[in-house]
Amino acid sequence: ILDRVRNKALHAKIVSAQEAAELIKPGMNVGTSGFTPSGYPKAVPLALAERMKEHPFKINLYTGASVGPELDGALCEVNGIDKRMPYQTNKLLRTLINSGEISYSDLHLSESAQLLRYGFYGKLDVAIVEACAITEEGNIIPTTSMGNTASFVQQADMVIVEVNTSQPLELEGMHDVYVPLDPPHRLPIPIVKANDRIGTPYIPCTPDKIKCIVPCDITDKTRPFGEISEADHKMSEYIIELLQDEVKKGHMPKNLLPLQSGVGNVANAVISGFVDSDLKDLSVYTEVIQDGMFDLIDAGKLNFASGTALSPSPDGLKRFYENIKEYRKHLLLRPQEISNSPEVVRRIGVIAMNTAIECDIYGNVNSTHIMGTKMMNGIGGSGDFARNAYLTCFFTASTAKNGLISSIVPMCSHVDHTEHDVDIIVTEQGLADLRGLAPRERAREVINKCAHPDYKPMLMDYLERAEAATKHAQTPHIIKEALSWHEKFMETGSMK
Ligand code: 0RQ
Repeated sequence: ILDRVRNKALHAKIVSAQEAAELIKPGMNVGTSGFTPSGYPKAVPLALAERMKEHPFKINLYTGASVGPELDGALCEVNGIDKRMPYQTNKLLRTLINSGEISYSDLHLSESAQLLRYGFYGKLDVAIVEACAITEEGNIIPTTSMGNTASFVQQADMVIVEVNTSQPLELEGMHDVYVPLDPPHRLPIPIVKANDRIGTPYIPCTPDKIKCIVPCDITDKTRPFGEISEADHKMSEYIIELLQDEVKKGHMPKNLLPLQSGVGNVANAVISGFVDSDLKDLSVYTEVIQDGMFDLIDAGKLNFASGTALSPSPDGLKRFYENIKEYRKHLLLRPQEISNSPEVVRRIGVIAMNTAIECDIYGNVNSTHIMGTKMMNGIGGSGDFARNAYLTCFFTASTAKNGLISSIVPMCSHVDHTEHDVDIIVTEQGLADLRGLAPRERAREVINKCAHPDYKPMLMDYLERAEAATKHAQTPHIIKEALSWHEKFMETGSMK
């Protein structure tokens, strides 16, 4: 790694992962790089987990978002996490959150760095950062994600850098690092289009702040996508049809507005769906850059994608590395505070497309909690985009668990995105356009367009009885019955 550590004096700080892990003490607040299984540190967390196995202790772990198995997975296996923020997707971590072992702060991803800077998560003791290289000045060149790393480096008492030689040096120049000042000194974020550069291509740091440097060659453990299902295809078709119609009506320019799409199969199916459409000159202002976006670049339809992380499948990552010289002309990674900035999202008029666990008839959306109590993943960036986008869309299959659960319910068992934020709901049954509608009109649109035929009559019956019971109140509900569908599922295993 000597050629990647360009400040020769820093060569003296190169140590083993075990030596670096010794610096981390019980109860410390540790901030790491990483966003989705991309660009997270690997060697030091594995060594830390080994230490915890022999002498059990816990740390508080703050990241950009979810991270790979060498970090969340390894630390959970030794029960080494006390507090965790701001997002996760790890199975064991989820179990520990839902059994009360881990205190989990589920945060809007754009807000997590500033909440730390404001002091609500204590003083950051250590930042552990995966880097492609360190410059002569001590600045850090990140790898496949930006996340919260720049703020962690700024705030931490000491910085441990993992220089990962599996990450290509061509990543240098693909980042745009800008950390806003905090109120009352904050200035407008000067982004007016996806490809605007406003910061530095490195994370500002100094040689003395770098406590030690650890060589690592463990690769990002990105995850494969599932097969694109018939339902995913249908949802993709409905949304593309809507967008084409928006262009015809003059609501959007021919090349649309900047696209944002969440993680997972539906999101990837939707983006891939654009490849076969006649839409072109597209731009993306999003959080995660997935395989579908490489397809769009290859098809010559995507001019530019701004995000905070690459989150491709293993095949997608290989494809990115092999064609990095071409792809890097079209891609930029920013801190999540900027990629998800409400200010920028509102200004440039993003089309936000995220996935729901359940939606209610009035348009409220639950993205995080199963049956209102158990954490699935977290709100992630969905709220940053949903509240502020030009057009806010949510996708969900109309049923879950082989039809035993209706994803369209009288009342959401937990609300992440309110009726005031949601414009469009899409299931494989159809697309409900809630713009301009009042609650009782929205309910009919959602039931008629999105509910599964098995549940449609039950939902309509509920709505009509709720209207009668409340004498047509603004948002009719029979309070005693509103969550009875969930109660019934928990008691009988079916909402039917
Ligand atoms: O459970 O895994 O036990 O089978 O929920 O559901 O249908 O596989 O959908 O993987 O796309 O995840 C909202 C969780 C959807 C995700 C959510 C059960 C279902 C299954 C997963 P099993 P699917 P997906 C940018 C934006 C929030 C963060 C976000 C998410 C499991 O998209 O975390 O949007 N979003 N970030 O069986 C009970 C229901 C259910 C249900 C599904 N109605 N009731 N269980 N399930 N519907 C990304 C970032 O921020 C990084």
